Amino acid sequence: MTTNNGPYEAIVIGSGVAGICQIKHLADHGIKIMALEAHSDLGGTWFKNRYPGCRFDSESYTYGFKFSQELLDEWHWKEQFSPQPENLKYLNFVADKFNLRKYFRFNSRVQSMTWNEEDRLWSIVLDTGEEYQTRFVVTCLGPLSTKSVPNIKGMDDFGGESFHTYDWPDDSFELEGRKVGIVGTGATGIQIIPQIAKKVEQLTVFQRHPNWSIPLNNAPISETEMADIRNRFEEIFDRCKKSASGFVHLPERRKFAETTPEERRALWDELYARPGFALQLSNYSDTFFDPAANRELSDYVEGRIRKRVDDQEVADKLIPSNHGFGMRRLPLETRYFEAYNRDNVRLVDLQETPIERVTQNGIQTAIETHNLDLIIYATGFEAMLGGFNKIDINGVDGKTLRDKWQHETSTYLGTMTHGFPNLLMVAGPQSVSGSSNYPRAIETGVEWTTNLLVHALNGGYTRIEASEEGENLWIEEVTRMQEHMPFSKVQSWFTGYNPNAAEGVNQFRYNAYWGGAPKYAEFLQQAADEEYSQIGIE
Ligand code: NA7
Repeated sequence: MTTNNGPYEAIVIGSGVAGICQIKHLADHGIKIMALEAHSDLGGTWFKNRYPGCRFDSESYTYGFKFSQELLDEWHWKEQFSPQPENLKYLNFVADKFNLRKYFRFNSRVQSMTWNEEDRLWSIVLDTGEEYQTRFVVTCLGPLSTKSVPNIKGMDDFGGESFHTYDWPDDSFELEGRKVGIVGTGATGIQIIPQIAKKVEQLTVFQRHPNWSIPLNNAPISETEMADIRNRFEEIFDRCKKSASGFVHLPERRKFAETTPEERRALWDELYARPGFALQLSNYSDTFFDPAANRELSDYVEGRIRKRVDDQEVADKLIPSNHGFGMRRLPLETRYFEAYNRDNVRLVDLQETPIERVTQNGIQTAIETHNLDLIIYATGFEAMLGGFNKIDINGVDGKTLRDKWQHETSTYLGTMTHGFPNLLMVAGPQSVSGSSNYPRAIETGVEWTTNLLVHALNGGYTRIEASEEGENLWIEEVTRMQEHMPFSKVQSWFTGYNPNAAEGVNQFRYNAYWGGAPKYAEFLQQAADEEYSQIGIE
């Protein structure tokens, strides 16, 4: 017997970029599907992150889905790096165009999932107690969807307003005349600070470690330019497909060691003026592997920062000393450094004067109290694993995924994990979603997952499970690739660091595949060509 609660052939969890893409692909195959979303509407990251300055730092035209020519023809990206409201509009446009809304149930937070071996079904229970049955589950939980909130003494005593950037109230939130403190200077803080500095009465930035950052160099896209982009979509996506990072930026062919300082300076001047990640992705590749070369590039970027900041003591604090350029996720900025030239902006270096507590009136550091009426926590995310850790996922013999991954993350191709049959992950840990242009990686993952599900359903199979051997081989590959990366020992979410993890949690992990998007796609293709030999299909 089937009811509105199932059994479904597949349930997708999440309605962000990945969830929408996955639902569309499964719907195209006529599979009996449904999607559960914790929030009140679709969009995932682009529904939740509403803070000022929130936008892509992927080129917009490489961010959209490529699965529909009509969609590519109809949508006009208005800026090279599109802002959040427009991105949310795009995702709604996609959902409406393909009539996908009917599959989504909003305000439906999954609390637990339990594998039933006898019926070969997953039972999904929401926090409301409602229960659904499904043969397959596809998680599209988002790699950066679980807030990392500090645990500072006195946080609850604060008399003003405070929130994490993920919970920014809405687009009309008033900032004028306020005394604002912001904690955190990662990609999010760096987007917000210059935007709100212009509006607030006073802005105090609490920085624990600075990050390297370079200009986004955003610009509008006119009708004529968009028409040209549409004509070049094939070439653009082809370029992304061939590049390790999934972006349009092609690497410089020459080696750092083969060039003169003048030649390097000329290239870097050109790349610094280009949009997006050019200085990172179109540089000499050995700049990131050879410490002396990396030092020279870091010195170059330091020089750029110093020229943009009036007070050199402030500039000293804004220049990272614990990692070289490109060794952490590189935030892209728009007049970030100039914000510190304003009279109403002050930088507090938490390495010199750590936060002691939050009081009713503000933040107290080792030497003074900063009076504030709003505190913004731009303190990052429990990257890659947060979405999974929030759900009780009970697999074969009642073993939980949380326990399985307690010390080490382990998957087969970043798509499945042994002991949890019929559970597929899109943009999961150990895929390339954390290490490359996100939607490009998603489309690769969604196509593979869809083909596997269609194969299982058409063949009348009811149980698929990654083998232990397949998983071990993949962990070896993931480990080898991460250890080969120049940043493998630097603490960042790329290497498993969560800035506010509970004590005892492993802060170093293999959470992403760093062998590049083309190589990852080859692994997926090979698995399909070998008829999924590392997956038990019954
Ligand atoms: P990030 O890049 O993880 O940055 C978080 C920032 O918050 C970083 O500067 C942290 O300093 C700081 N932080 C975190 N916890 C604390 C506490 N307790 N005290 C002081 N400072 C703290 O997150 P973002 O949201 O900026 O960016 C995440 C991704 O979203 C980004 O990579 C994009 O892909 C989109 P720390 O470095 O830990 O000293």
